[in-house]
Amino acid sequence: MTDQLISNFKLTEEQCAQWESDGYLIVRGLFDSHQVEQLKQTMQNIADKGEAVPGWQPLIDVKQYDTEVVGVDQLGDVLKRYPRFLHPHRYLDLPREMMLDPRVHDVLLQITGEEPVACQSMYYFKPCGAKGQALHQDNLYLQVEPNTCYAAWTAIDPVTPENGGLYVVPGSHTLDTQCPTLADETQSFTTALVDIPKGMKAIPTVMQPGDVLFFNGQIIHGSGMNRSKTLWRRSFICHYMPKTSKCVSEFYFPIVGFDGSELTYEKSQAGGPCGEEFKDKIPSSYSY
Ligand SMILES: O=C(O)CCC(=O)C(=O)O
Repeated sequence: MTDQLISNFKLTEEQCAQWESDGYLIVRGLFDSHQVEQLKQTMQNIADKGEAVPGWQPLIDVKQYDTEVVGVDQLGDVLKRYPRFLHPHRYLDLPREMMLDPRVHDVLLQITGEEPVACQSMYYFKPCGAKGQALHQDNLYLQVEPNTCYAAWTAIDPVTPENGGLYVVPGSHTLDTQCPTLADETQSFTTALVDIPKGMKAIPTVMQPGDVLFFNGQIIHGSGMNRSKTLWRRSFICHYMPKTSKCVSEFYFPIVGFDGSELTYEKSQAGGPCGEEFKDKIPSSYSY
């Protein structure tokens, strides 16, 4: 273990117990406001410029979108202007630093009992009016075996149900991966919808910038539309898996250790980007 991996970030017994019973845990203020603000500015500068960079590409003519008064009806939803940024840790220092933050390592180690390794990062802009992501389980996409994947979802803006905050279904981490049905395309930019099992319910998360929601890859979770007229809901999302797992979808290669090393795993048979998008709406030139 290198110095980088030692933060001595300790969870309380109550936090560990909540993880065990619910399958998720919010660690308040894990990232400080300076780091969060820096990430927000870095990503916003890229997106506002509107030019494709590795990992991010607008799905519409940005000049037209930004200069003409056009609405959702003319150019489609705002996520075409501000789609999610995939794998920013591969191209930018700060997302990589945050993905491999020793405190994140220590939380994952304590809650999973396993040495974690990083699979991916994503940055969601979720501007006002943006669609959400229907209820789903992440391991449908990552296909980590044995065991499952784990997410660390960092709030960049204040998060409420109104601006499209995440909902989680406590206790659903005990379920196998469920067979999804088709989501409502008017509400969700991704296709899969997992029904809430009988006796369980989805509860909203309320978070402040820098708070990190950790959740098990079997947890049913998702978000609604951003209905706020003024507040974006940006988030930085990373996925991890136990170092001892054998395979994962190749979309996530290379897997990265917390010491920065690139690790080799077998390919799972299926899987892909976390949340398959309604593809017929994505131009064929678009590549992740
Ligand atoms: O942030 C969201 O709205 C959804 C993110 C999510 O569900 C995921 O990363 O798996």
